[in-house]
Amino acid sequence: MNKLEIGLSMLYCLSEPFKNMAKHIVEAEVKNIEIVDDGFHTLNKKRVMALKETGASYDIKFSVHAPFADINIASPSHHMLKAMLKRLEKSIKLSRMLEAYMWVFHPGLKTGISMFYPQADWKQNCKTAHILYKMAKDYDVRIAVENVPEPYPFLMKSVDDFQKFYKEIDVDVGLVLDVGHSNLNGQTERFLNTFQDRIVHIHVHDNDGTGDQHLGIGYGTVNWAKFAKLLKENRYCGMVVVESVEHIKESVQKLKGLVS
Ligand SMILES: [Mn+2]
Repeated sequence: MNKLEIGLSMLYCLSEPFKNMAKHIVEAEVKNIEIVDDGFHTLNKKRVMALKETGASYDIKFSVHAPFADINIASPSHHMLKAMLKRLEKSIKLSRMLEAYMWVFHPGLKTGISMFYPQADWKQNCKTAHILYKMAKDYDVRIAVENVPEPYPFLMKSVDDFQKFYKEIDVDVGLVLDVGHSNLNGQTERFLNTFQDRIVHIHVHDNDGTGDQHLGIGYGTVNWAKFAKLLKENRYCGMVVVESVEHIKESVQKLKGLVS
């Protein structure tokens, strides 16, 4: 992608059936749609074919958010990891079929036994990220890992976590900057300035600084003017996807105003 483009995540209608979601895609005032491959919107071959047809008719491009419910890429259980990797591979494969330009995934989490095995979850997190990278390369899908919110026991939330990650991993796993999430630890500016070359995809939504509320743009404490200024200064080229769950149309319009 050689310019900034605006997209919309279908997260806001995840409680609606897949068919409804497919209708919302057409009504959206953007040409880039992020599909959440989870819950009611879980992808399969038939659904991908239907989406592709809509995409071709309305000139819409897709990105895919990997399944994240009950997924932990840092799991200490080999049985569970095997099952999760199978699920994630299916998602990557279907993303390929959909010709999605990006597959977004979450980093791993600590578990109830992490304290007995210091560093093991971090090692597994990096190892699985590497496996996912290789998997995606085979399917010719680009992947990127997202900064996730406090106070959950995720392994990658801060700039320091991502610096450590990129020191250990030597393959091209991009960074998805989630601005709502970085608002919770006050690191939006640091993320944008530290990872100018790594950030390939951006999620935007708002919150009041106390929790991951996914509010409409301008309904929380995110400094949007500053965010837009930093994007311009850094000459960001890539997608900025609205991931609010309310005030959808208004948020898309506000974002268009901010970055145009
Ligand atoms: Mn996000």
